Amino acid sequence: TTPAPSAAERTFPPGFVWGTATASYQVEGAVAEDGRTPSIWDTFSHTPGRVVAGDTGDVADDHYHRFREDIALMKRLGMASYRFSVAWPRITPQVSADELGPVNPAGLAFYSTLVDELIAAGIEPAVTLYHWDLPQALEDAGGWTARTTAERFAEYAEVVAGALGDRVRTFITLNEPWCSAYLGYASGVHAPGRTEPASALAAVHHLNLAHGLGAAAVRRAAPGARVALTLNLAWVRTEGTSEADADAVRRVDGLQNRVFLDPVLRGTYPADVQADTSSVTDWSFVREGDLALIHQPLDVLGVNYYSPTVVRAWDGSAPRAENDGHGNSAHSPWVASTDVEFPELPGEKTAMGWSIDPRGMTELLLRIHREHPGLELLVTENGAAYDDVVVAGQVHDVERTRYLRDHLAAVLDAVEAGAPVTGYYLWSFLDNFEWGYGFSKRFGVVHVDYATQERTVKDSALWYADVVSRNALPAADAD
Ligand code: GBH
Repeated sequence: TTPAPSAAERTFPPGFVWGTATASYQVEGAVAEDGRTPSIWDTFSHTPGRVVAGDTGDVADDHYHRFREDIALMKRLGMASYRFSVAWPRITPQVSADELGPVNPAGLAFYSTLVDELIAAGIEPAVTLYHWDLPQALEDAGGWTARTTAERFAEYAEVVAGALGDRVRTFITLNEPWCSAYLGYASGVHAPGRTEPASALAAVHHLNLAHGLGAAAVRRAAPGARVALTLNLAWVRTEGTSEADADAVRRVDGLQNRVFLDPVLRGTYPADVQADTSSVTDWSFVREGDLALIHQPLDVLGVNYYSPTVVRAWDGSAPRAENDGHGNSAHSPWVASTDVEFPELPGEKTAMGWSIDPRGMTELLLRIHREHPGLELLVTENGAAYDDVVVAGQVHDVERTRYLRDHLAAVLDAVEAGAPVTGYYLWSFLDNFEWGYGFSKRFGVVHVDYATQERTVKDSALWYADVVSRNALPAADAD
């Protein structure tokens, strides 16, 4: 039964899609089962010194074996949708630079069953095709610096969309190519751990190309499906007042937002970004015709938002403030931007050390809407890590609930100001393998005891379930 609406609650648009999100390498485990071959994250996590405490995704949440009970839990919480990703090395384990290789039926069967179980539970699946677990064989052939990786990705996308497209409405080609390119190839805090600025920009282009070729492949294989791309975008701002501070905003905005948005939505690369990075690369990896391939119709833009991006000009007089939230790499993800720094902000932070700024989410959604009117927006990730503890079978994660409440209010602010946001996926359903931080950071609304695989519903999940059931922020939270 639906609770009676109270006068003061703030309602979301009818049909607003509520869900949670995960990614294959972060939750599945079973890395050597049913024909799966290694991904770059298997290699990276098994390399000493790369991941906190030497954690790996070998077992993770054992979701590969426990997906039925996980879906039952989602159903109990009233979730309408679940965003998961498909592990490429399960689908075409023998892929090489030159050919996709045979499709692994056992790999496809896992996701097909997952989709069936979700639908049987009344939960709509939303599929991410690439959430960072590149087959290691492709990295050995150059990874995202190689054009062939984009070509093979499109073939893989066609296989998955062909197999699941009769039951899946939304295919997201890539998750956060910013992270794949800059954290994987420039700062090196993510797999494959390379620190080559020129390679990072080649990766940016080949990821954009992978999206474009993949989008076309999904349309061919699943004509009725919606094609989406998920980006981690930022409303970049400065507290400085100098021209140099304004220029720092422009540069970071270029590398973070426009170098992905412009080719996909306008069919161009930002000239200022190309000029800013000319000391690093001549961009000759962009071939005649590539921009037309990248500029495919997009049905939905997925937006992941966690924390504010505040910059200022760096004049070299004091040590540069990095604060990129991703470890202490000596190499910056911000290629060719040695005159930019990221000042530490006052105020509360999450366990990641990330500042909290719900207004940044409102401004970001409104800006995308202003610059790309008519484009449907979906929040594909938002959430926070805290040091949760289970006490007598409960987790009182009050800070996470507050974070979620404030960010959902921020989404509503954007909706009420006209941004066409049609859904929200909380990151994450379960505590999971948090990349370079391993299991030391917990983002779930469901706690996982990694020794026993026991799941414990956190208070934030119960609060979220209530929001979902009302399609509204409750009166007490709506201020
Ligand atoms: C996402 O990445 C991923 O898609 C997901 O797999 C992951 O588990 C989740 O988020 C949580 O990390 O220095 O304060 O400005 C998020 C990537 C988050 C990249 C915030 C840059 C800057 C933080 N990013 N970040 S700050």
